[in-house]
Amino acid sequence: MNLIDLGWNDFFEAHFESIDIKDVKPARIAVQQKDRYIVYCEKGELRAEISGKFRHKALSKADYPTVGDWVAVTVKPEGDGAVIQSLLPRKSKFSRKAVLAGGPKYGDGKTEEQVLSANVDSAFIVSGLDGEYNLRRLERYVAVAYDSGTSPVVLLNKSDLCEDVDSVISEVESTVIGVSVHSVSAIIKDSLEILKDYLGKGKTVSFLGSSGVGKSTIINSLLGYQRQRTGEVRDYDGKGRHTTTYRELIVLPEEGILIDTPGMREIEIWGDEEGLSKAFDDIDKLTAQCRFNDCGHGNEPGCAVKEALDKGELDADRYQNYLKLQKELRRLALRKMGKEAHYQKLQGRKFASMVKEVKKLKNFKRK
Ligand SMILES: Nc1nc2c(ncn2[C@@H]2O[C@H](COP(=O)(O)OP(=O)(O)OP(=O)(O)O)[C@@H](O)[C@H]2O)c(=O)[nH]1
Ligand SMILES: [Mg+2]
Ligand SMILES: [Zn+2]
Repeated sequence: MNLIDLGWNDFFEAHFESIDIKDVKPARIAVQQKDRYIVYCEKGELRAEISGKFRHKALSKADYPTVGDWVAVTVKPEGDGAVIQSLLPRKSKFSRKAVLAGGPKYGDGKTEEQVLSANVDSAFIVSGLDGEYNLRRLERYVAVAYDSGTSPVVLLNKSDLCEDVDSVISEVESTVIGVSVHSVSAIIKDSLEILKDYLGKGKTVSFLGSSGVGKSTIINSLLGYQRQRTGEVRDYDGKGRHTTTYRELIVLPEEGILIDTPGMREIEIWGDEEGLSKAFDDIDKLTAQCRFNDCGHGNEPGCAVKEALDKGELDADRYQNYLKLQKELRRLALRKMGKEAHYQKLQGRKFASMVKEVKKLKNFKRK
């Protein structure tokens, strides 16, 4: 395998050069299942595991490699496996809020960042045109994609099952303002030609969207053979019936790299308000026009947001969704701070008990 075809570039090269470990080679994570990995490198496909030193240094879940990451590995002498020694910096990362089992170590927050994929250039947000598309969910995905540093592209799949594609496209386009929207059908190969615009040499695209929308079917169609398992759609519940069960990086024979992912109905946002501003640029601009800098868009005079809502220029559901996402992000920010405070408290407690011990000792001496 050629590293350039796998997405290797100057950015990674520069960081790789500075690694001070003997005989390391660059490799890209294709599959991660708990602590077992499959990596692609110049030698081809190898099974890999994390080195003890790596594990020792890792502070949180997010420090471990995930699909799409570039790592430095040493190849075992037998040549059939590799050991991951170091993780190269990420150009982009797609994270979600993961809720952990809890326990004192995690404080009261119980939330942690889970990096789902890394170094992705574009995110294909797939929805089904067979009645399965939800504008609010699309807005959420777009915000998450912006936050992760990738460009979102909306794919409305199963156009063969839809009578009025154009009206759906215009509705979606007026919702995810500024994002490209394409209607495709996984079973009509020509309709997928447009996707090649995003799949240049070394470019990585990740597929996102609910179970059953046809992510794996599109991937098979692009590959030209049935590599990924696809499944009948029974319902769109998204619970317990994912056909694809793990994330996987796939290299196209021509150009480009794809990441297939299991369906996700809801994605819990992880990030800051920057992605939100980008996804809701229209609301951001309105806010800037409000008379007061700290306008709460309630009953303040000269509120541009309220005026746009009253005139119907800003969709009320869109605005509500924006507020909902903003609230989630603010709650998340508080949790992140809370976790920080928890660690400090733990350290503080340690210090207090040390002082106590010293005092005890002094008293003991005096006696
Ligand atoms: N008619 C039609 N059926 C499609 C199209 N794309 C996918 N399907 C069907 O939709 C079903 C689900 O497709 P999958 O590719 O398994 O869906 P997925 O998004 O990968 O689902 P998960 O892996 O569970 O996340 C399969 O039965 C496909 O044959 C399409 O463009 N048109
Ligand atoms: Mg699938
Ligand atoms: Zn206002």
